[in-house]
Amino acid sequence: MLSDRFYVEFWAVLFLLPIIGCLQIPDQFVVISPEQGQLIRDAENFSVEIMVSSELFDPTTLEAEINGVSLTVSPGDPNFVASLPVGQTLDNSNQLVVSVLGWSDGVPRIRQVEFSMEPLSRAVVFSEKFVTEPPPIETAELQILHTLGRRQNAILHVTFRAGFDAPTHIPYRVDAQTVFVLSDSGLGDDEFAGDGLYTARVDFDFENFRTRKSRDLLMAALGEAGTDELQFSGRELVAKKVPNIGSSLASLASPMTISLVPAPPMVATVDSERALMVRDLSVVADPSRTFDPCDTDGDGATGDPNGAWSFKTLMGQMANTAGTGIPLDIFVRQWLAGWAKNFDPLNGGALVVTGLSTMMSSPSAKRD
Ligand SMILES: [Ca+2]
Repeated sequence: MLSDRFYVEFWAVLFLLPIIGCLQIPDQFVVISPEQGQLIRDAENFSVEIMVSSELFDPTTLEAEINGVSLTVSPGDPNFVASLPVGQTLDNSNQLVVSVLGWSDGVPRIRQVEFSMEPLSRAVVFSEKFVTEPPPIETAELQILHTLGRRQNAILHVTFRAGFDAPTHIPYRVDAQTVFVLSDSGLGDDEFAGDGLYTARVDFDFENFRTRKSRDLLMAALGEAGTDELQFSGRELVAKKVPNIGSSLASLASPMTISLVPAPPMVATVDSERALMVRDLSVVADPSRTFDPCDTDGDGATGDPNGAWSFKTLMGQMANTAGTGIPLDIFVRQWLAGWAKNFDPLNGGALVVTGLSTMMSSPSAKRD
């Protein structure tokens, strides 16, 4: 029936939205670093990283220049690296041009990246104390300026709790090249000096945020629908009720302001004196050991689905089919079923996860 077909297609679109959002067609010629719009703080450690397929392009023709000055390009591990000549510096605004010839047609492919350079001023001082005792934030809002890139595309507005003696500039380092500075100087993005409202121009991966938010909306909608309002006929899904999340999804298509705090108080579940937390992307996103189909770290590599730390491998080790006799798919379904019940092992409260039973009973869940 037409109505049934509509419902099936509607739900199919909902399921595919987050997936489509994270699917990326591999580009065989990419400037990995710097990114479009990136703010560089340290010229001495600056270099260009280029990924180019030697199957499609002649790597001996790879050329790069910044502001008309040629760079020295050399093979790296695993990508090509281009460095500034000795004595050459970056300007406040820079244009990088990289080109390479295709094997098949000899036609040059060109990538252009515009980025900026702004060394930290002497007025900016890092405080080791803030690492162990972060400044007490009262409010924080993220104003998205544009969604075309993920560098320098948002302004962070922060206020601190009364009594905190905050310096005019509060820098925080994201990585070797990326430092953001919360400022109450009245300069740049900060409108008024000394009003207690700090601002910082920051990077924000809006596409990643949109994908995750769409996924959350979908999961919430599935929970609202309830298992008794969805029926399957063979591989065909028949929905009696369709939650209206279209407007919420549409709102994710344009820039917005995101409130980050106040957040509910968190109960410490990890003893920092007895725990080791590893966050470096070279470890947690190691492409030879992990698998990330959405490439959330944006390095162009999705990793190995059979990697030693991948979800598939770890679940297989826990299932231990050879020893337990429990097939992997049955083990995973039983594990998920545990989350569909009232279950909160940390706080002894009631954590109700709905919608999982619907997902697990779907034909695609049985298949995958
Ligand atoms: Ca201010």
